[in-house]
Amino acid sequence: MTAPSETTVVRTAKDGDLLVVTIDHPPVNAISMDVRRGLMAAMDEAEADAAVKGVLIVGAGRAFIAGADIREFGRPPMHPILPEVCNRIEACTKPVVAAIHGPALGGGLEVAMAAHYRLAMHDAKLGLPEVQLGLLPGSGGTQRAPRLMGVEAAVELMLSGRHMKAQEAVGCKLVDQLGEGTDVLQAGLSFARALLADGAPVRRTRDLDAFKVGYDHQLGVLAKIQKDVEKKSRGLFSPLKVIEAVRAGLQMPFDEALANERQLFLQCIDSPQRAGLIHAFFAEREVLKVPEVKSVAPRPVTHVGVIGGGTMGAGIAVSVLDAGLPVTMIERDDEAVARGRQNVEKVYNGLIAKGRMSEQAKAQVMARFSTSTHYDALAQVDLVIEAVFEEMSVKKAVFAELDRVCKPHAVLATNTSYLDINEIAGSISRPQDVIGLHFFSPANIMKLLEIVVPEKVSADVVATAFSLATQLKKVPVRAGVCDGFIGNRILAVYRAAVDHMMEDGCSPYEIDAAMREFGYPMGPFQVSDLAGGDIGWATRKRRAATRDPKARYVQIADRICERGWFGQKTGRGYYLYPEGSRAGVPDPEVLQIIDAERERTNIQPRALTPELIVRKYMAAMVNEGANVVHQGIALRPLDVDVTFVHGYGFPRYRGGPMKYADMVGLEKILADIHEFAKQDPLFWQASPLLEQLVKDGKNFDSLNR
Ligand code: 3H9
Repeated sequence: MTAPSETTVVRTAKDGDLLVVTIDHPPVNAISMDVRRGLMAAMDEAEADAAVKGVLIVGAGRAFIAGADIREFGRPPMHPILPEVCNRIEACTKPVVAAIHGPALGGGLEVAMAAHYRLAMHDAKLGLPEVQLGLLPGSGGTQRAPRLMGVEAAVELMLSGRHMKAQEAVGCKLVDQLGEGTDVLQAGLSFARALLADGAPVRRTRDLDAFKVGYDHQLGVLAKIQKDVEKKSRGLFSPLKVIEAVRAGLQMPFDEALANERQLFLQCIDSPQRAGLIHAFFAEREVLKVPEVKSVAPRPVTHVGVIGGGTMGAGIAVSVLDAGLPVTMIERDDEAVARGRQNVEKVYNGLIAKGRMSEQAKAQVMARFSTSTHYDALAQVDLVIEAVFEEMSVKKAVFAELDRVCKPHAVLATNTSYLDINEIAGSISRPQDVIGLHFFSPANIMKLLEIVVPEKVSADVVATAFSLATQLKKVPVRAGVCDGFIGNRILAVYRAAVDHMMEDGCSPYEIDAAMREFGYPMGPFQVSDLAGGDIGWATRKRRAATRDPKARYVQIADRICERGWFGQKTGRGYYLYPEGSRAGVPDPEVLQIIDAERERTNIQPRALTPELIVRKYMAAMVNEGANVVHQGIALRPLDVDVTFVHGYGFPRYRGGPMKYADMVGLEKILADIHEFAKQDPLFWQASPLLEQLVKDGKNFDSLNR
C-alpha cells in the first residue's frame, strides 16, 4: 500500500487499483465536521484518479463508525452535512465497498448503506438507534434501509434501536457478505478485489425500488405499526416521525423522500426530547468518571458473598450470577437458606417459563451458586454484599462477623437504603473496606446502583464498586452518606409535596394521572401500592422522633395503612385490586378517608390543575436535588438526573429532573418555590444553590462540566 495521503481523521491510501479510505477519529469514529469533509475529499480523489477502479471504506480502531457526532447536535448545521456525504458516496461512479467491524450505528450504517457493497465482520454491530436520542436516521437511513431490508424489517430496526449482528444482517440483505478472520482491512480488500475482478457494477441503493412491490400491503403494515407505537411509546416524538419518513418513501421519488426525511429530522433536532435524551446519553457515561476511578485500579473480584436471601439478597445474587461470577449466600438457618435458594431459582424458573432460558443454562448458572449458614464460608470471597434487615444493630452484628472471617482487602458492602454507613464502618476494625452498594428492587432488573462512599473508605474500594457495577451492567452513581443518599432523600421530599397536594384537594388518582401524562410509567400512588404501603409506613414511624413538630405531616397514608391496606399485595391500598388484578381501580372509601382527614385538619379542598400538580412535584424534586448537589451528596446535577432516570422511572426523554429544570428555566422553578412558600414557608425553602445559580444567570448544566 502507498503511504497515506494525509494524517487527518480521514486517510486515503492506494492499494493497487483500490482507494482505501480509513476513518480514524477515536474513540469510535463519530462523524464530525472534519470526517465529513475528509469523506467528501476522498470521494473526489477517487473520481479524479483514473488509476482508481474502486473504493474501500473502513474504520480504524474498534469501530466502523458509531454515528454522527452527537456533540454537534443543537449547534447550527455545518456543510457538508451527512446526507450530502452519503449522497456523494452513493453517486460515485466507481464501486464503493464498506467493510464493517464493531459498531456501525446511525450515520455509520447510513454511510455503509450509501456504499454500493457491504461486508461485515463477525464482531460487527449494525443499527439505527437514533430514536434513542430523540432522532430519526437523517442521512437517508429511512429510505435506504427499507430498500435493502424491506419496509417491515427496516422499521423494526429503527424503532427498536437495537444492534443487529453480522450474521443476521447478511440474512436480511442489509449486508452482502460475512468477512472471514479478524482483520477488517484484509477482508475488505479481498471482497473489493473479488468484486472488481467479477466486473461488479456500481449498485446504488436508491435505485432498488422493488421494496415498493405490494404498495397497499406495505402501507397497511405501516398503519398497524403506527397504532402499536402510539400505544406503547407514549408521548415520544421521533418514533412516529420514523414511520412518517418511511411512508413518504413509499409514496415519493427518492430525492423528494430524502428532502422530506431531512425536514422530519430537523423537527426532531428541535424537539426538547432530543435535548433530554442526548443529555441522558452523555450523563450515563459521565457518572462513571469519578475521582477514585481515575486515580486507582480496582481490586480484583472473582467471587462474591451475599448475606440474606430475601427478595433483595436473592435479586443481588441473581445479578452477580448473571455477570458470570460465583456467589455464596449466607442465611441464618437451613430453612432461610432453602428460602434464599428458592428465591434465586424463582427468577430463573420465570425465565424458563417464558422460554428465555433453558433448564441446562439454569443448571450451569446454579452450579456457581452455593449457600451456607456459617460466615466462615466467606473466608475467600473478594467482596460481600449484605442485604439483611434495615436495623443498625442487625447490620453491625453482620459486619462484626465479616470483620472476623473475611480475608484482608475483601470489600465489605452494605445494601442499606438509608442507615449511616459511617457508623457501620466505624464499628469494625477495617472501615477503609466498607462501602454502600444500594441496589433497587428488583435488583436483577433495575439498572441503578448507588455507590455510597463513607468517610474512611479507600479509593480502590470505590473503584472496585464501579468496576463491579460495569460487570453487573448497572448504571452506577456515586453518592455521599446521608439519610436516603441521593434518590430516597429526594423522594422523601417530593413525596411529601404529593401528600400535601392530596390533602389540599387532589385525589391520588388525579395526581397519578398528571404524573403519567408528564411521562412517568406510573404515578406516585401506584408506585406506593406496588412497593407496599408498609415500607413507607415503617420509614415514617422511624422518622417520627426526629421530625420537626412544626413541619406539615399528612396522615392520610397512615390511616390507610392502619386498615392493613398495603397496596397490591393486600388487594387494596390507594387503589382497589379486585381479585389479584394488577391494574387498580379508584377506591371511594379512600376518598372518604381523605375527606375525613381534610375535615380533621380544617382544610377547605381546592382543585389543582394537572399543570400545577406537575409544577409542585417538580419544584420539590429539583429543590432537594439542588440541596443534594450543594452538600456534595451528588457530585454533579447529572448524577441526580441519572439516579432518577434509572431508579425512579423519571421519563428519560426529559433528561432527568435537573435537566428538566434547566429546560424550564431555573428562575421559573425558583419563582414557583417562592410562590408555594407563601402557603408553607417551612417546607418550601429555596436551596442556596438554586438561589445562587439564578443570581449568577447560570444553569445546573454549568456544574456538569
Ligand atoms: C446519528 O447518527 C444521526 C444521523 O442519522 C443523521 C445525522 C444528520 N458521537 O459508549 P462508550 C463517545 S445519531 C459522539 O463509552 P462503548 C462516548 O460519549 C448517532 N461521541 O463506549 C464516549 O465518550 P467518553 C447514532 C460518541 O464501547 C466514547 O465515545 N449513533 C458517539 O461502551 C466511548 O463510548 C448512536 O446512537 C457519537 N455518536 O460503546 C451510537 N458515540 O469516552 C451511540 C460514542 O468521553 N454510541 N461516543 O465518555 C453508542 O451506542 C456506544 O458509544 C457504542 C460504543 C456502542 C458505539
